[in-house]
Amino acid sequence: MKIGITCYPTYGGSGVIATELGKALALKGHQVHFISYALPFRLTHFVENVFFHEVEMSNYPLFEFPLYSLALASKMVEVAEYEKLDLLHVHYAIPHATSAYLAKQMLAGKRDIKVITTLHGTDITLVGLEPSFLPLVKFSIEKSDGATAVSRFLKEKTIINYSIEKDIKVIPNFVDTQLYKPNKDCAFREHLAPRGEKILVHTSNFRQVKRVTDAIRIFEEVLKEIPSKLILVGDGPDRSECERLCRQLGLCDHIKFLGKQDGLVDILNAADIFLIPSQSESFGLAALEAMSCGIPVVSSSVGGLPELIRHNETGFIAEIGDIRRMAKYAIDLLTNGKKHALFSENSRKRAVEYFDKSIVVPMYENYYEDILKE
Ligand code: GMT
Repeated sequence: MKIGITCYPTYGGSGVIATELGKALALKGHQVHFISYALPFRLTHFVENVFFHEVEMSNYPLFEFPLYSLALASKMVEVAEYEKLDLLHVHYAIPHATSAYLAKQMLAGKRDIKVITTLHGTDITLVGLEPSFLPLVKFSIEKSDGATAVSRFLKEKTIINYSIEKDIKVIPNFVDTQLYKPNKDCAFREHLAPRGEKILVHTSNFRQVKRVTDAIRIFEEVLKEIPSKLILVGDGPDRSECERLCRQLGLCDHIKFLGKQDGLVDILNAADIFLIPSQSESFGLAALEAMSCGIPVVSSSVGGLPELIRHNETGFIAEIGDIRRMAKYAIDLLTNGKKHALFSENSRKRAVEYFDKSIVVPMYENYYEDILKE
């Protein structure tokens, strides 16, 4: 198949899934054309059958706001026509699904291109609900030839919030379990916790929905009982607030802000527990990557997290904002070696059995084939 993929090229789960999917499809012999305003950050090496098309933006004094959606639609038309694409797979509804709809209309009569939209999270649960976007998101999903959501939760939210009657297929996030795998000899651990302290890790884009300050407050409770360190990976709007909170709580010696990092596997392998206390999380790719490395997860009970994390089996789940309970769960795991080892094994097993890329990528491939047959 010849597939066009559009995603946000910056740090974030939807871009990771889109890029890893594209690379996996290319390795299976499909031709994959990424169309975006910058090279997706996970597209670091040459991969046969993978091409990148940059959406160029021109500035004109009259345009107070950049017209990216329109420039993207034009680029989609150009690539579809000259590269003879069979389908456009867009990740994150806004504005990608709308640009793809426009491109499809512009190609009518010349090329029958199918559009598949994958819904990832805040495109449905947050931004899409704003009155200025809601009718457009509904329209663009309904006009897509196929739509997928990364969890049952997100599918249901889409149907309810946007009164959508169209069938939405659930295809979960995936991970390369050969890459994200346990490595107990991780040298990094000594560097992060030189006195043998326990290590808690949180990775995110530090947006409000991630509730990173909850991770800090959970850690504060854990530290009262167990010598430990908190490693915060990533960057975003809430980082300054988090650093301020660390200073206020006197925790600066125990918390490390690593900022954006590429070597996540090593960092995860240094960890004993992964924290994800989000306000909203349609799937929780970061938690899956931790589980794949055999790290038990303590999370909030929101969105698709309970579809991924098995309470009292691979980790623990508590109500949003219930810092005490999450801390209690973390302490329980950190003080009970047998339980920790069992949860670690269960986490790895669940990632390998249900969410490995060899299982999930064919789900997309089969879905493409079904849509192309319609
Ligand atoms: O929706 C977002 O906040 C952005 C998106 C991203 O690009 O990081 O994250 C979502 O998509 C991921 C990949 O499908 C999911 O694993 C995340 O749970 C989801 N984030 C939220 O729902 C907050």
